[in-house]
Amino acid sequence: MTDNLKGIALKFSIEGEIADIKPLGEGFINDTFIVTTVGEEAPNYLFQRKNKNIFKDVPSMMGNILKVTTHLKKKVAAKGGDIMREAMTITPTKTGDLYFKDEEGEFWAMCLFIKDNLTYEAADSPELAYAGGKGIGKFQSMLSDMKEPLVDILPGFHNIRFRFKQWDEVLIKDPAGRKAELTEEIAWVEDRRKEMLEFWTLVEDGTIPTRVTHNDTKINNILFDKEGNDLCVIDLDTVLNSTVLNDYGDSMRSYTNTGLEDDDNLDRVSMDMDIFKAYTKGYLEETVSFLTAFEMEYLAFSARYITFEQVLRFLMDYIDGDNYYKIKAPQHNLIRTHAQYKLLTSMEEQYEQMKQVVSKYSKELSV
Ligand code: GN1
Ligand code: MG
Repeated sequence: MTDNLKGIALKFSIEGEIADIKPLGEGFINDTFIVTTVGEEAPNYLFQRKNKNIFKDVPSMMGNILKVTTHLKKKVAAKGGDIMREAMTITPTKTGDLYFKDEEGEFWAMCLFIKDNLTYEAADSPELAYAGGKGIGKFQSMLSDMKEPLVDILPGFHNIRFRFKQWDEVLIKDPAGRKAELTEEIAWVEDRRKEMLEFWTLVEDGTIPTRVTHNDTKINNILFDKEGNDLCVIDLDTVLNSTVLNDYGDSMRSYTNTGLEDDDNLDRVSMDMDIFKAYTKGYLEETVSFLTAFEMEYLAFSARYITFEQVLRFLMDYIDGDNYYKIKAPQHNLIRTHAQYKLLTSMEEQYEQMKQVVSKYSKELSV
């Protein structure tokens, strides 16, 4: 633990005395640490330097998180749950701010570390996928009556029209001179442009409603308890007003993959239908009461949509010269592109069955 890190952590209203500060996890965007305190009484804390290149308005981001967690805690309390374990808790600074800005202009934030939980990097069983579906479903359901609007801190985040605009600009500039060797990969994106934009029109014209959503529902953004039930949805940096389809779709991209997001062995990558079924069942059990018919109709498509978007984003970052995602090797974004594309084609092959699964559960659970 450096003195500087400790000095910044001490700006926050921490209970107890700091024992240690260590890096935690491998987020692609922020730098995350765990602050442990002396003794069992005081809690530990999750401490983050927010990536200011990506999050250009950290104060509004933290404001959004406060609105969402306040609403969630009311809901958890109303059903007799544990508000400290089933919803995130922001730890403010000693002066009552939701973040601290250091001398270098870096933004820091802290929240309580929820103990005795399990996290996963992959959905290794249908039971876990079912619990994950319930977790995201409950999260959306609890927020479905939240009227207060959130600040749009990431304009166009899961908006494919915006992503294509960025894409077109990057392709014209070709800043890293990589375009010429990527004819095949670029065609993967272009071949699907029309279909993806057509879907997004339904969100733009309001056919598919906008609600409070999480927007980064990878499996490692949910805590499970020791019995394997969903406990708490974490990493609320991207809470936004968007479509619930993006959350469901991003979970499917993450949970159903039989390989890694950046697998270099494409034989390992495919979409696992049993995981798809289990997550969908858990998710719809919690959401069928408020989702519209249009939302349910497009659930299966949303898995393809978000996986496609991820192909585009990884490839675009590679063409751009790797400015967005942290990379571990020079070709990392290209490897990620190939792995996500393999997953996308596996979803395309199984699309009819995916639609049948969604339709079966939405009918069964609606009665
Ligand atoms: C980023 O930081 P992390 O790993 O939670 C990204 C997501 C991507 C994801 C790909 C703000 O999330 O949108 O889907 O990587 N977050 C942001 O794994 O861009
Ligand atoms: Mg995360």
